[in-house]
Amino acid sequence: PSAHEVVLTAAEVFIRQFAAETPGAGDPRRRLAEVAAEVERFGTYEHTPAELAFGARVAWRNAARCIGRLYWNNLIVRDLRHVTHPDDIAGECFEHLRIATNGGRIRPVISVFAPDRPGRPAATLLGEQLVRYADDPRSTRRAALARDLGWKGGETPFEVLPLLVRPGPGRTPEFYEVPEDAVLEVPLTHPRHPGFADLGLRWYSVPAVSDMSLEIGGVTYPAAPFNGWYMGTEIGSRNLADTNRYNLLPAVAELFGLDTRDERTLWRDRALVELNLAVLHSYDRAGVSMADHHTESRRFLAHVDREKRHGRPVPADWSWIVPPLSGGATAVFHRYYDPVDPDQRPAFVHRTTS
Ligand code: HEM
Ligand code: NRG
Repeated sequence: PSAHEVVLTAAEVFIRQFAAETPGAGDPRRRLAEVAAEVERFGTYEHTPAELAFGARVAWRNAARCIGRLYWNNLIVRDLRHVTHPDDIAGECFEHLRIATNGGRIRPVISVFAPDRPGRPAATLLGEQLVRYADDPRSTRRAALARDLGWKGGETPFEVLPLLVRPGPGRTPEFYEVPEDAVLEVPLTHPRHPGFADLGLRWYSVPAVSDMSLEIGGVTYPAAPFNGWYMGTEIGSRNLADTNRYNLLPAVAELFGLDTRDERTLWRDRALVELNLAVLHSYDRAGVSMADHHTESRRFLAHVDREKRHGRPVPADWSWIVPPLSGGATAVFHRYYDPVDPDQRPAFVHRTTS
């Protein structure tokens, strides 16, 4: 099939789904004819604002690795398709962070920038998230690139990397320092151990994923950063604990006087619990939204039940849904889920160019 045919087929499936799930949308025939004419002429078509919002929300609903999908229909969708200049994209990403942060009461938000068009690929954001730290081993490449571009920084722990915007394939990225008022950070303390604060740890409030494209009905939006709130284990069991990340279990074990010579003291497990307690405690104290893995697990099963009542399957990837702490003590562990179809759309898909 030709490129036009591929787009048109995907568009038809999406327009029909939109009509079927939107009360009062009526018969999609007129819209389908309009879209077909547009695709014939331009090789692509423009979503209506309602189609865009629906597509983004359903992409979240379809995210098989996401445990947080109960609120998929409440996603705030910022329609920024007219924004194409790197300076403006950066400015709107910072505004995204402010809107999402909301003084600590985190709101799920997506900002959708201009889509790819035939022969005219759009600008992209380089790096995994809008906010990342320069000394996080996951960000080595972005930190090196930022320095190559002239960024001076990354000397001290937990420095926020500049945002990198690439105007198009093969173009030199621009870098933008993230304004302080756009990032709310939480210093980590422990509910009982006063010495914990001296580890000097902190993390940011809003996980805003920026390395996935949003694909809706044959249209690709490569710059579409989205966020919800954190689940504590993402930070306490992975970011700060993984040996290829901040690798802090030995330091935490030492602080708590655990015997690290013998695996069977379960010092790693005890250190993980103390670290996760500190994360939840600190976000609570700072008034920043954060889910714990037991509550988020129950919410996810409520989501599965509700979707079933609507006659919709909930594709889910067990190995990503089950939290990386006390798996078997959470509600999501004890069952399997509907199979994942990698071709399902709308969807968030990992960009290969980044
Ligand atoms: C993955 C939780 C909101 C889309 C995940 C993961 C968690 C999570 C724990 C696994 C991450 C990992 O292991 O690295 C939550 C919570 C939310 C939320 C608590 C609170 C509202 C959202 C929103 C979207 C979204 C708003 C999109 C609009 C995704 C996607 C993935 C994911 C696409 C897979 C990422 C990948 O493949 O790397 N989520 N999420 N989530 N979430 Fe959510
Ligand atoms: N594990 C990553 C974030 C991945 C997405 N998690 C969310 N997404 N909670 C980390 O930085 O730890 N979200 O949109 O809320």
